[in-house]
Amino acid sequence: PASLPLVINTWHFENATAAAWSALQAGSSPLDAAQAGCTRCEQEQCDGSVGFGGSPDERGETTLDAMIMNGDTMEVGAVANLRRVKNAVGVARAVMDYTDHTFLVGESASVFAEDMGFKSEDLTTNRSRDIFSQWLSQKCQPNYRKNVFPDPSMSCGPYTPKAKLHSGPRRKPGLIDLRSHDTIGMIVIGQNGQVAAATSTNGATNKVPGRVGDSPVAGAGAYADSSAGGAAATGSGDIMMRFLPSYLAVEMMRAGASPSAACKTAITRIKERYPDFFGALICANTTGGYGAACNKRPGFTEFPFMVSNAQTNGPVLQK
Ligand code: SD4
Repeated sequence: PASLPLVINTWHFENATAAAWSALQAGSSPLDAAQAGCTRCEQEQCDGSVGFGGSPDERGETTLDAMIMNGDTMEVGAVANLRRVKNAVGVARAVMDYTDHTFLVGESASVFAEDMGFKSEDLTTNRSRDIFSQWLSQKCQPNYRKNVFPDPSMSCGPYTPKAKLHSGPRRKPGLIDLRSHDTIGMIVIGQNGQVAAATSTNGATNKVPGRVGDSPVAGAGAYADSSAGGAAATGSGDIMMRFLPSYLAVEMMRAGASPSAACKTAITRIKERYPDFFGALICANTTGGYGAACNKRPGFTEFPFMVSNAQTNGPVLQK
């Protein structure tokens, strides 16, 4: 049942929910609470898919994508392909608070972060080194590129390889085995219906360097508008970002849809074109109603997410 305030986030990232909830209890704004929740996941390396030491790209480097949005002012701060800095959502917040810009990327985003006083450190860990060397040892060409895959029947890394353009039917692109790749997306609704949203992820394993997913893109990875609601996504960002599902869901809620129906409409819109995509969306409205929808994930029939509101007074797992 709806009640305010509300924290809702993707997956079973309970400590992130708890961090955002206790920030709210201590009087933080929804925006600060959303940042606190995502920061917690970055520190804990939630599922290996948030923060440092996960999803090495095809050169072995971990880079981070994050965004934060204030639904009162419609301000957004975002970073993508962030190198060397662990607190990606903190850097996104610094973009919002200390620049007139919305989105900084790559090496320049890292230099900005370092100038702002964020610690510069190696994001590589033994785990990311292992993932990378395992992938290298399969002796495949980078399978994210059109035309260069040497043998369409060869499968390496967690991606379905793309067939060579001229050697038979093209396979469905971008299907990522996301069994262990789980972005945090969080929506926080304040006591008076103020909406904030944030995301943080290390993206997709073995990605082509420079690849940016949906998570840092406003309207794709998350969206917040205090006159309608908030939404946040997880899943195959390469596909999902083509549909701006978070924006669509918020607009559905503005038009009167329930959060569950809004989530479902946005997921269905993608499914109509990519029946096998993996992805999920969480939605919340300004009165504290919430819901979620997902498309299939091998081995999973439901999409877990966390909720904390005035009634639960702490994190509760929902499916
Ligand atoms: C991305 N959407 O970079 C992210 C990955 C993810 O669950 O959410 N995995 O495409």
